[in-house]
Amino acid sequence: MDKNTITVTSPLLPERAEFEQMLKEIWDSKWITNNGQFHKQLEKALCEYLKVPYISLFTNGTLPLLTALQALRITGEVITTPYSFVATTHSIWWNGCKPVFVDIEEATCGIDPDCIEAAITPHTTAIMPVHCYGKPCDMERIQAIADKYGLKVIYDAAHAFGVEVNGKSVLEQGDMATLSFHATKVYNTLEGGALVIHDAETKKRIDYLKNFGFAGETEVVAPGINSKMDEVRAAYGLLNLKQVDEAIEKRHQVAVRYRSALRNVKGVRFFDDMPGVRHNYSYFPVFINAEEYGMTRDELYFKMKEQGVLGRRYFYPLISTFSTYRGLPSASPENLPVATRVANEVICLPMHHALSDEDINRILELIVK
Ligand code: T4K
Repeated sequence: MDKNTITVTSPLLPERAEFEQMLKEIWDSKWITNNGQFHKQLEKALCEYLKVPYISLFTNGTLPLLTALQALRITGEVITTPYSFVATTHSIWWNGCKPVFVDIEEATCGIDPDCIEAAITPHTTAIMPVHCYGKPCDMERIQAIADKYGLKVIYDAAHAFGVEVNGKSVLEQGDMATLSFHATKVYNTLEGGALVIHDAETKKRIDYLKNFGFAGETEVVAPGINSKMDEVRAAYGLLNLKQVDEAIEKRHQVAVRYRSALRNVKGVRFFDDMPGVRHNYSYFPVFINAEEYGMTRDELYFKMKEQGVLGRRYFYPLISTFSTYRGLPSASPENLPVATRVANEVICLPMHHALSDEDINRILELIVK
């Protein structure tokens, strides 16, 4: 890739010398996976940082979704959003359940609580909302509906590392919440992920499930899988945790620059901070109204690309349009008018801790006319 290319994100990397020191410790100990010392340390450190009682580390952000559905014995239909990364819906499918898509709210790009009740049938057992771009869903209303109908709620919080509402982590909400620590996320462990759990018994069960179902040397209590995080990634994660606040603040400053330059550009919509919310600025989506802006989203996207500015159209196309899902009745565009429109308007601008003022100027010059 040309060195002048600006990518949508860039991974937060630990200091190499510090990482090499930890690698030496791993080599010396010869303990490289299966609940090693760094794995234990990272679970504890993340519980403190994220203000949650229990965390189980995983190899990526997809397996915690699969495992949460297994652990809660979800069957039948799961209500979810089509406006997400495809892993959200795939996890439902891989559990032999049927995804039921409902529309999103324009204000957050999260599932619209007004649409949930109409989608509930006798087969519905759970709701899987996504804190899209790290913007908190309407958790109070979602929980009220779940309580009324006796449904479980599993939050795909892949984008919501460190996000809080009125000082409380969004990860505390629902029955479980999942995180992704992929290279492209605010906080990464190379690949990695986690499941946030509210009680010690469930944490124990999740730890069995991610280790083939083993509950001791000779006893298998469930059809588990292997999704344990290894020591190398856990060590890397411990180092990245020390610098994640600084990275989030740098992202915040990028958002401030973008907002002030785009505020008066006709036809370009973006999100402002929500009151009482600690945001993580994981993405900076802009939504292009072609008529007002005088150019379509795709025209702008390709113009940026030609100039080496690689925004991304997250989340276009909608999951509901992919071959596996498009035959479902809930996948019809008529059922998903807001998601369909928003997916055709969005470009996520480059957003990461290492963007320079020059980079930001280059990006903005292409958008502000
Ligand atoms: N739920 C939600 C809501 C999610 O968004 C995701 C993942 C998941 C669940 C599942 O979590 P994981 O199992 O992935 O942990 C990326 C990521 O692969 C994916 O993790 C993420 N969501 C999704 C939204 O985006 P791509 O295909 O767009 O990534 P890629 O490889 O095109 O990278 C984008 C840019 O990032 C590159 O142009 C440059 C930069 N980059 C990327 C990598 C991998 C680097 O600079 N270094 C790197 O190592 O999917």
